[in-house]
Amino acid sequence: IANHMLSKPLMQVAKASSEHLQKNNIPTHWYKELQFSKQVKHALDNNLPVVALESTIISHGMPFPQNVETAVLVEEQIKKYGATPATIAILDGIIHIGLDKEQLTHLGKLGKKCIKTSRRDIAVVCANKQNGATTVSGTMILAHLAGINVFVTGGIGGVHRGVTETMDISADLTELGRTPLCVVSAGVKSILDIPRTLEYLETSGVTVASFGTSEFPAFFTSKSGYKSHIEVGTTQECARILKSNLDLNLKSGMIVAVPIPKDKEAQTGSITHAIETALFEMDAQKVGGKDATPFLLQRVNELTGGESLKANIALVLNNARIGAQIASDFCKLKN
Ligand code: PSU
Ligand code: MN
Repeated sequence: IANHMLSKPLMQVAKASSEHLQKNNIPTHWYKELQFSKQVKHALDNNLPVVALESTIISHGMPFPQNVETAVLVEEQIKKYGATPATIAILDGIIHIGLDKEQLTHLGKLGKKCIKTSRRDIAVVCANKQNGATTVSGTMILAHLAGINVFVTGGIGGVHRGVTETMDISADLTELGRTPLCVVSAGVKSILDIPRTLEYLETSGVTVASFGTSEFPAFFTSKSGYKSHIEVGTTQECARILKSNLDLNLKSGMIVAVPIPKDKEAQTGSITHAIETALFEMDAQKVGGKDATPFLLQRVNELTGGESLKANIALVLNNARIGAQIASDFCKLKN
């Protein structure tokens, strides 16, 4: 399929109800840059729960075809738990809030040919009419502009090991400090420096809440050995905190860190070994910058013979279940 077939003409840009714009503090001139899917537009206009989803996890985070299969399953899971999924990506320079299956497949097939799009890339990708898969930071910005408050992903970026040499700190962390979204994730991978990531989040003013535990989870495994600053027990509690955050106009984000279900955890030994090897190879091959995370994810998957990918898919689906419920509970508070 030709690229231009996939993004609908700008004329079809959904006209938002002025009530929705007002309620969510969205300037009209921003809103008209966004191309909404029919389902997402309907949900937002009627104050129904919507969950934003990122697209780098599809293009750079998982191999084809599991990436597309997972993206579809995650959307189904969100619907099952009562919310409308809105996968966010830039196609031919047009910002899409909500993709259909054809667009998800296109993105999955493009894979690393898409531009991994964080805050610094958004304007470039739009201006040059390129295809951009948005990271957690990129998705947070666009979801916020669209008036979406809850965002589900697998894992967020963090402070990289070796940061004192490289200064490699994910733009996800700075974005969490400046954009008021509730981001549901399974914590931070142990390819990263977890204690420094938690310190950075504290400095940035990000609320970090672990769901049903005091431990901050380590993505593939439920425990990192470090604690979140608060523990939340229910999705209603998450929704109440999100509402307070927005009512007070704090402008900073929050993380709900959901541990991977016990029976889906990857074996700690094999994961640790794969991570060490991948980090060593990354160093030897001088991989850095925006290529670091995709390189590590791919190598860890290869080295564990797909075990890490299986865990990855399971935890995203679990996060989708929790995120959809938070979005529903939040809507009840808002209405
Ligand atoms: N972690 C994953 N899968 C991913 C990513 C992180 O398990 O796909 C992606 C997310 O899009 C995240 C980005 O926002 O990597 C972080 O990249 P960096 O470390 O370059 O900031
Ligand atoms: Mn980086």
